[in-house]
Amino acid sequence: MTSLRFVFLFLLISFSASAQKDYKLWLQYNTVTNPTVASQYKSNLKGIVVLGNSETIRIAEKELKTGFSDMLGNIPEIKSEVKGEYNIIVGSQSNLNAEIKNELQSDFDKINNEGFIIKSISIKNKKQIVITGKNDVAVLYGVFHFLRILQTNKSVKNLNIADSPKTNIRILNHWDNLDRTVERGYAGFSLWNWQKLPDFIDQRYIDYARTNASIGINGTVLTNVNANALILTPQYLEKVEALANVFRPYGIKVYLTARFSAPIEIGSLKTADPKDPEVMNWWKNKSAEIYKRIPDFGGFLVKANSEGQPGPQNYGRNHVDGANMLADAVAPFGGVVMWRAFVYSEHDANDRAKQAYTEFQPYDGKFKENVIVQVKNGAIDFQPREPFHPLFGAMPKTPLMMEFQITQEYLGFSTHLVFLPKLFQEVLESDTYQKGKGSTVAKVVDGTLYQNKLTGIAGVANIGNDLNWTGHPFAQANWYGFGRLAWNPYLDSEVIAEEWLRSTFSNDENFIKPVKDMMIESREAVVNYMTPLGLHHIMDTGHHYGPGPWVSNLSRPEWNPTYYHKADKNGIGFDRSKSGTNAVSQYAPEVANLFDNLETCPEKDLLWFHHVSWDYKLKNGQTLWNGLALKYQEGVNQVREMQNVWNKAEKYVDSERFNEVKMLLEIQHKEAKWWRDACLLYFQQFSGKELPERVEKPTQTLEYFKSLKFPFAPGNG
Ligand code: GCW
Repeated sequence: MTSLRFVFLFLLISFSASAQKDYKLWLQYNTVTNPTVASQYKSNLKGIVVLGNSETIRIAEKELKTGFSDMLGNIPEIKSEVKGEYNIIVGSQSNLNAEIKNELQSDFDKINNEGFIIKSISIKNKKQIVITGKNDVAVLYGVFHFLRILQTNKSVKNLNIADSPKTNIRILNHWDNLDRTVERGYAGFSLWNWQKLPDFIDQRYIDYARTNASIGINGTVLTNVNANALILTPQYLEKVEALANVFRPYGIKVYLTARFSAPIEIGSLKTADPKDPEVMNWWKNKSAEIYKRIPDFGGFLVKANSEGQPGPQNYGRNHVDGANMLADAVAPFGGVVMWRAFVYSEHDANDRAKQAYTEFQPYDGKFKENVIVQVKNGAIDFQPREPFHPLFGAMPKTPLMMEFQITQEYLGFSTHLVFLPKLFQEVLESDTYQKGKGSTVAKVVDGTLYQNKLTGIAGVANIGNDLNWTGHPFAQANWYGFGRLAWNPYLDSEVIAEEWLRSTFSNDENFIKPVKDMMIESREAVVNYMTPLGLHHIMDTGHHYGPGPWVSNLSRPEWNPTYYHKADKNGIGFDRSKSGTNAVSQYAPEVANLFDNLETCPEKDLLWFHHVSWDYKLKNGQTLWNGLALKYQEGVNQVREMQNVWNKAEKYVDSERFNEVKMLLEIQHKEAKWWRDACLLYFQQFSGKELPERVEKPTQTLEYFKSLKFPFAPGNG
């Protein structure tokens, strides 16, 4: 009996130890096992001096202690003042002594308010490391960066870092509903337990804030853009206030989605017309009420007149009227309005890809100073690959923020391993040519192209209450990578992958190299087995799970996959060239010509811009049909290769996470084959051609694939 109990206890402890690894994300703080590295750390890090006493500084101190004790096995001596050498001095500029302040003056000149300095200095011939910034949150960012140096086993000698975020608003968008379901969420239910708030503070809120701070995220929109006005009632605002209080010391501001019709729904007004004085007043009072509770409230995110959401157009007004009215309401308190440009209409027979530009571009320069227009990375909707949105660079007098989707609505939910920073980087590096060569999307987003003061990057969160936060252990890397790119949109995705792997799993080079390559390749793999050569929006309908290129019966034409691929006997693809819908004309001439011309259009975007025949010759000499089929096969092969790589990683990874990823890769492989077979069988009806030899034969019929139904697929509101 006793021994049984012992075994049980042992199992329980070992279970929770490895489950904790999943939960701890990239803040594992694994013991430094390399003896050379460990001894360098120990000889350079002997004391800690923490200056200041805000809650934020206490958090920074605790983080350092946890990091040191977990990674090095002991906490350096805590000192109340700088004595001896090899101390880490942690505190904001105003708390440093005059000598150190002087020493760092030129570094302080280089950083902005949220930037930090990590520097090895010598004072009175004594070596010290200083972690500082202009305020305590910046110091906290510096502490996390310093711990990342340890986590990735880099040297702590001669440190000389001055780093600032390149964007102001680095924000997660939670599409979380008040009933805790998450629209397009694949990692369980919403973290926000509205029922128990404000009195019950779940430890997860604190861990969420800490994790975001570790990558410099400084804002969170708690609620779905398909908004519910109830969040703006006192009953809920009290709960929001409780969350804001938890997040504040971590430098995270809370934002809410504003349902445009709220004045009617919760304010008993007859209208929500943005030009109606009563409506304007209602929003002013509502804002004042929110700021009374939450003085650093960030502002509103709005989806208006899009996919059935109410908006100014319901009253014959336009997006500018709506955005500016809300902007006036929050302006006295320093708030911002993030107004989404994701609009398209069933009454508009125009190419859907053109509609947001057509509607928003003419508004350039018309928005109030505290409005920022939030634009999705591509003109349709978060597909595995889209050319960059033509609005980027086309509104020089309007701040535009990027909206990426971290949750994998169209990229295999939380069962497919896809490293999204590769996709994000591709978009950010794209050259808009709007101010000549080198006018990249990143420069629009960080404000350097047009000297915008207000800048930002939003990511639709992939976080839920699953034990591992994101459903797939590797989806954690997408949250991490989003944060890193929001801080610095010029970072290389390989660098991000490597940082994440080292912090999350292991510093063993034999592990890092192949697994990093696998992550980098994973983005192209999903493009290949879902939508190669520029195909898009051919997933099944509603829930968006799995292939559905045959779907053609939805009420709105532009919801049907057949609208997008236009496969027929003559060929396949959407003609957006000058002889087609002329969507290319929304880009700068250099880009427009590149996409317009079949010779120069990148093959990865071919069927996005052109309808070509099944016999069209690809650059590698293959016909389009054969090339397409081979791409689908290549995607499946790539997943198989990912499985091989992962199987070899077993000895570097704890068994729980190893097995989770292994099982998930098996699902991904199965689903990659499903995509390949279903799409090729369907398109074959039009091409009338045999599959090339190297493509595996489908094991099911097209009818079978069409018959699959998933009424309870997750995330479908
Ligand atoms: O991608 C589509 C999603 C909707 C989402 C919408 C949007 C929140 O399928 O679920 O609604 O985009 O971005 O507003």
